[in-house]
Amino acid sequence: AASSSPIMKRSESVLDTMPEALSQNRYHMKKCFKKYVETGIRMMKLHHLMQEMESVIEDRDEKAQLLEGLLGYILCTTQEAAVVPPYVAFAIRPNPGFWEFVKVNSNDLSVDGITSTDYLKFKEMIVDDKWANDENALEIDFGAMDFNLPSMRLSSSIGNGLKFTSKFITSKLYAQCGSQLQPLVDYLLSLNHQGEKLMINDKLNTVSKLQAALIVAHTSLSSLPNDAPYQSFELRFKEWGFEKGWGDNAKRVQETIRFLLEVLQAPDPENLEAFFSRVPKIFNIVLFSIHGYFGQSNVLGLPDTGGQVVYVLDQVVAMEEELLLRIKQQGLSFKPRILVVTRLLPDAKGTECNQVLEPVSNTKHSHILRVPFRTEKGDLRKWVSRFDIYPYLERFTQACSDASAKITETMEGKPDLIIGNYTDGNLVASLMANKLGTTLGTIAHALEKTKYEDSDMKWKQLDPKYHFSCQFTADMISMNSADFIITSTFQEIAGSKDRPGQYESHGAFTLPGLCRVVSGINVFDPKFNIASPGADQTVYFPYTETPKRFTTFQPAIEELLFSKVENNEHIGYLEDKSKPIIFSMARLDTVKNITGLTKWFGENKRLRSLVNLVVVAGFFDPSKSKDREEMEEIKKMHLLIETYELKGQIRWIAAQTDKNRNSELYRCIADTKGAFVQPALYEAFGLTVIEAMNCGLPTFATNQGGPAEIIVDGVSGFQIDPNYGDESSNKIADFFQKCKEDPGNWSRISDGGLKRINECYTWRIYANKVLNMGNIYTFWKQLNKEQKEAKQRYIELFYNQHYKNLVRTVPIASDEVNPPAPVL
Ligand code: UDP
Ligand code: LCN
Repeated sequence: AASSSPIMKRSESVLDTMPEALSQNRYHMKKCFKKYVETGIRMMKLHHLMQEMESVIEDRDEKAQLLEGLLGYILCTTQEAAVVPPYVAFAIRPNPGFWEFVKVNSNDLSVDGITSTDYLKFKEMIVDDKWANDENALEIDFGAMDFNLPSMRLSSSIGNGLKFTSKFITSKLYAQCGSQLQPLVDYLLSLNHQGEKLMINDKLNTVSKLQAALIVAHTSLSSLPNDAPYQSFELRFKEWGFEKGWGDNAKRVQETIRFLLEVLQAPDPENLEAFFSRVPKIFNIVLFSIHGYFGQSNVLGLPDTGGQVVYVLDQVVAMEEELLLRIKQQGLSFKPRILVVTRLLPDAKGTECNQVLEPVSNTKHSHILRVPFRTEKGDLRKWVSRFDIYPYLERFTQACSDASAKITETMEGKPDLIIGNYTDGNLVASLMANKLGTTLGTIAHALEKTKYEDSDMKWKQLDPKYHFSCQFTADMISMNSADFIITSTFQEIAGSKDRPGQYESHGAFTLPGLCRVVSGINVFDPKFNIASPGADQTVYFPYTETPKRFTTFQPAIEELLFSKVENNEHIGYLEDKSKPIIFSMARLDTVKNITGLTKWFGENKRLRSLVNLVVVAGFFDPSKSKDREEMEEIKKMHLLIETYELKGQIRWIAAQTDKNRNSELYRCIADTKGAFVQPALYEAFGLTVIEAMNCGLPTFATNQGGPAEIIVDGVSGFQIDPNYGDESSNKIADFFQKCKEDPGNWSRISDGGLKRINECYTWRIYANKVLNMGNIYTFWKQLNKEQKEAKQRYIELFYNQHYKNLVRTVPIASDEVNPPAPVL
């Protein structure tokens, strides 16, 4: 397929080129468009469009010529087409974040450009003609509030919002030097922690006074040794109007002063960022991660409980470490406080999710605070799926506010930064941040909207099961409330060449009969930032670090992998222990495609002759699963093992919950000179990928989603396409074949993976980035106060008048054994 077009210049729009392209192939195109309107498929995806086109052109050469030409290119960049005879309306996406909409009249092939709103109306006509034509149908336009806000223009800037925001702040400060810098001085004057003033006091309340004092202070420091502690010149500094927070020694203080002097003289983004990375603004952080079983042990594998919990806990450890370092370097002695707020689950199923307060392991000052879901009947005891969680969230926020006395007490102060995780956590975080006026960062490890085809158009059909109307609305509320959005990869925001990003899909969409979102979120908004997670390197370290290895687990792992018994922890066995092992570990969801990998293995004789397969996933008895998808996958696994006669070459191990043991398992697989395979149909980020790479295990990971950015194909691992099983299994087989001939091949990829991790995917890099975001966006929020408040008003209206009505349609759970039918 023509992926990048030499024929169409960047500057040319589809509207300019499509009429010509159609008229060049008029005969075939008339036939083709006739078919498009006759198929009866009203929402056509790319493969439908291609299929029909191929069927009308019989001559192979003609077909190839057409597909390689301009028309082929236009089609390849088409995401979907809505058929409303005689029109076919196309949504075309030439590049990540860039969309164009045209309608083609199938009778005469005339082409007209249409707006995204008109395109949405076409889609609506397919399911709800009356609503589509209602002039008063509700349109949601968050973009309308952003008219004088900066927006980026380049695809390459997407996800790099901090840089852009620093530039924009600089230009604002520079606009009329002098008077425009006063907000910066005011901001510094406002800094304090637990009643103690920081950086400057009222003596330095104007730009000129501050500048003059900084110059004197800077000169005075030149005569001191670099390591002279702040205390040794504190008194002199205080007389000049300075407070603590500039640094812990003369060198650091001098550097910080220098950054600020540069900014005051002529603001530039580099010095601004450097200065703000040192401003003592953030000490207390509250994180919300509400659903699932949020705990520190025995929770993985429980419903809705996967990578998000791992991510949040590791994030806390990393942020506390970074805060401790920063506070020390600022010359301060405050304690940082981080609180993860989650749901208290009285029915804790053997976990610690019924404890109110729990210290976070490997931290000194961080805790998990659990607040129960309250209903009319008191505290809800049982677990609630993330899809059904909406009715409890407002009360939960209220209870958190009541508990906020508790939060404030635990933290010894108000939070300086609030971070939400996933739809539920983000919504509560945005309500809370709004109430307290705190800076808000949001994270959505995986937004649900793109996971289900046409989830917006089909919302009415899906709502009883998934409550997407609530979810998408809640997501928009928090995205728009957020001061910054943390994503793990570029693709999460704006996708890849072929697939729109998770956030991008919220740009414009429609829930026919409910609302037409003409502008939900803009991927060019500078609030978007990429900060990829890491893996806990005290646990996931290379197999070569022998003295550190968790040898105590090795006998159990030996049993787990190689014993011939089948029990409720493992089934299948490995006949030839000398072969390398290909290994995978994931929840047994359809999207994780563990069954796909098993099938590829079953079908590929060459691969089977080279390696054994070990998978850790789910459990073995479908009747014990609560989840329909999981049940199907379990049955499928059994069937595949039987069909391909895999016993002797496969070991299927039930879900594992001990991360220390898991890390040793990755390393033991590395000892066999094996590999990790992540075959998901789509993966938002993929923590297992970086866990394996951290252990030095060569990794093959899906090219659908985040892993495509983590792995540089052939250098730090390999990318595989889950849609082409043969190709993928052969790629794995080729690797092992090559390793047989040249053992250096294995180590090259293992080393490449480790190098990649240490350069880009560590928690230190993450924590540093996120705290810098906290600092810069807090200042930006201040500078941009009026605009922000106006938008917040719109959001409040949307929340109260729209979202709350949707929540009323979600049944409330009951702890009674046979609950009465819900009243809708
Ligand atoms: N995991 C585990 N036991 C299992 C399956 C997964 O401990 O049986 C862990 C895995 O090590 C990783 C997390 O759960 O830390 C899964 O995160 P990932 O991002 O791969 O997927 P998610 O489950 O979040 O979709
Ligand atoms: C959720 C997912 O689906 C994974 O892809 C991520 O790795 C995980 O959260 C942690 O961010």
